Amino acid sequence: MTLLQRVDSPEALRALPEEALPALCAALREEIVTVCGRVGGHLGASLGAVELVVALHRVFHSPKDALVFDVGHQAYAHKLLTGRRGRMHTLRQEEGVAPFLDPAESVHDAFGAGHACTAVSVALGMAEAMAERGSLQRVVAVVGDGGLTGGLTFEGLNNAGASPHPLVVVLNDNGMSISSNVGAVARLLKSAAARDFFEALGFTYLGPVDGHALSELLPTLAEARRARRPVLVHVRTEKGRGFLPAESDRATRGHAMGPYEWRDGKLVRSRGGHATFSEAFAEALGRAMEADARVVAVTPAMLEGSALTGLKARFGERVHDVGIAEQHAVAFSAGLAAGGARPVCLLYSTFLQRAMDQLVHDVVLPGLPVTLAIDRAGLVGADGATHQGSYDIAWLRALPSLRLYVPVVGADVEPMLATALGGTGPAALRFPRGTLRQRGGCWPRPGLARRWWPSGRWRWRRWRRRGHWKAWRCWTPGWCRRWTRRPSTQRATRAAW
Ligand SMILES: Cc1ncc(C[n+]2csc(CCOP(=O)(O)OP(=O)(O)O)c2C)c(N)n1
Repeated sequence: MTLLQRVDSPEALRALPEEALPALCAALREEIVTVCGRVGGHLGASLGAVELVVALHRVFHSPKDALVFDVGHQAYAHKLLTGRRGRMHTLRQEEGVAPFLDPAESVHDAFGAGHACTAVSVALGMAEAMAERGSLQRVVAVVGDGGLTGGLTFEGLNNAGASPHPLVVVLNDNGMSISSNVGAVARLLKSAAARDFFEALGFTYLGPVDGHALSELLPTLAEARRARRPVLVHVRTEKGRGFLPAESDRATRGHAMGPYEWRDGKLVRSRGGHATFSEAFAEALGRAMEADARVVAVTPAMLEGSALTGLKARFGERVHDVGIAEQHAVAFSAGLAAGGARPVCLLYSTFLQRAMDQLVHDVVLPGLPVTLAIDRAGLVGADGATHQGSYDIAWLRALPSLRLYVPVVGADVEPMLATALGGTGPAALRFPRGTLRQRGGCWPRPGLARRWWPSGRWRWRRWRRRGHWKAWRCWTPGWCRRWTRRPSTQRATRAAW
């Protein structure tokens, strides 16, 4: 029986002698690398948090004590230690182990998440509820330094620092968000002023401790558990720790990797990389930035996902990474537009939910020329329920004067962006996560047009007139919209539905 087979619960972990913990950490790392190699996943964050997770389960008694992980992408070791090891190969698949944490999956998942910056608020709420019940159990929020770039975390810290509850906030500081972390707080965390900062907010500050040294982690967390007031434990970790390809990935330290395999001594993604809508959009945006110096890009911590790293290298300060701060990203874009710039704010559909009010209040109401690039619109697959881009059409269509463009093929992107930037008010392009079709247009086979017949069946027909392919898509019998296949500004305008 392997060590991991024996240690399949927090009780079994606490029963181990302390000398066995380094071997346990090594086995957890190996398992995480193997699982991610097979099915892909959030590798870097989980590798960096192995010792931290082991120490948390050693000192706190889950599920009585609640461990609330921000996002939940760093918690694969937690999954492995709480009875899910045998099913980890089903991670991120239908009916499989959840991509993040899910209380329906395990009593040890105190709260589900997927979007960043919720942990401190949720944990404080739980601590309040426990105090009202007279419970002496502890609540721990585990939040990354990236999570400190989001306003919601600070709203929670503001509330918690003035509360009497013995909330433990563990700051897992690896210097990284998905890319390198940004902003003044990230700078502050590198300095000795971090202590003053958190103490001024009302926390007892413990640390900084080496997050890979159990000899430092265990006594510090035990001290935090004994405290009778809010405590912040500052833990320094290395993202991707223990797996060379992740450690040497300077851009993201192996944040999230698709399945991979060794080929000729090199680690490679096992699936071929076709061009994506994100890349097509970034390419079109690059040309727009070249042509018009007023065009700038804004991203809330998604340089990599939005394919903006090339533009960042080319245009430097004209590409703004503002941290995990969607509300700020949209309000900041409104300010840029008010100041005469032509901002393009790139967000994932699911994360744009955070900035609904800024869009209504700061962009649409004053009618500012902000263009949103809404990536991962529609169903996104493996990241699960929290990441589906299901609602944007419903709520964006309710906003007066916002022009909504939906590119269907890669060739649509550039004219649509040009039309959006050429307008005088707010606009949004929404596009899916999918890769671009390699040949032909939006129809399954080039040269085929489709028509919905009132009988309810899709029929495929060739339809050619005046040298253009044309298609009619009937939403209800008697009401049709005509599309031509030629990418043109005219088409871009017509497709804005
Ligand atoms: C609201 C929101 N925006 C963006 C993301 C995408 N995202 C997932 S993890 C992550 C980085 C988190 O950084 P940090 O909290 O420091 O954790 P680390 O990965 O460094 O361990 C980001 C930006 C998200 N999950 N939620």
